[in-house]
Amino acid sequence: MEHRVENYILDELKKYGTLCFPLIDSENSTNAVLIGNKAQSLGASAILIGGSSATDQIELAEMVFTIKSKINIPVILFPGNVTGVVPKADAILFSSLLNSENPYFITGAQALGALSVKKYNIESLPTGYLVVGEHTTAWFVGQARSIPFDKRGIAVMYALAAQYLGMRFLYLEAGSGAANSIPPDMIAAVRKQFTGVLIVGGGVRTPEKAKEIAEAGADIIVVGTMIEKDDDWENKLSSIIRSIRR
Ligand code: 1GP
Repeated sequence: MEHRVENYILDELKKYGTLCFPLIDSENSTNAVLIGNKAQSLGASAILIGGSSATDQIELAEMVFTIKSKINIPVILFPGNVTGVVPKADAILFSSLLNSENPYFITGAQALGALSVKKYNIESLPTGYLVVGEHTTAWFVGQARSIPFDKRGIAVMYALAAQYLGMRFLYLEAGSGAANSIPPDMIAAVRKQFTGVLIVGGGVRTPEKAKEIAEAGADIIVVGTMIEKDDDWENKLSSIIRSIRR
């Protein structure tokens, strides 16, 4: 399969330096189409749909189907389990939670979901997924032996392992709604070694924080909770996108 979405992301990176992917949590979002439309007009490069607690596959499928007919930027699945694989999406972060204690989240769910990805003809973006810090849904559900915030060397080891395993994307995840986002020194250390597309998410709520993360070397910043919870999310998202662009 041609790498249509992957090449689009690489082109966007060349143009803008750092990109923002708003995350729509299919369990919590009441107005996905509105969010998708606004985010597109504010300069988001793609929309992620999913999350670690997304279990209602029918609801997710309807959401992807509807949003696809209303926006032009790619709709990318961000699954936490096999229930996160539905038709019509442009691509999927086909992720292995590398620091899970449970092999199900490293290769088990992936094997169970792979045939659906093939059947629905969804482009796979091979992604190493690393959970940093504790007490978030991603940490709990994914049974992660999480990387401590102050152990950047461990993040670097996993990042290199992901690269040597052929993963072209790496997602440093602090967890949705995390009190602390991934520390800039950890991002910078990983950036030095990992040559693929570096995604950072969890706890990013302000343009200042987003800028810091972009300057540390993130390619893509994922923003979820702020969009769902903040009444002023449109202005904030717009500032975030402006602050991370070159
Ligand atoms: C969660 O990294 C994403 O998987 C986004 O996190 O909801 O904290 O923005 P927030």
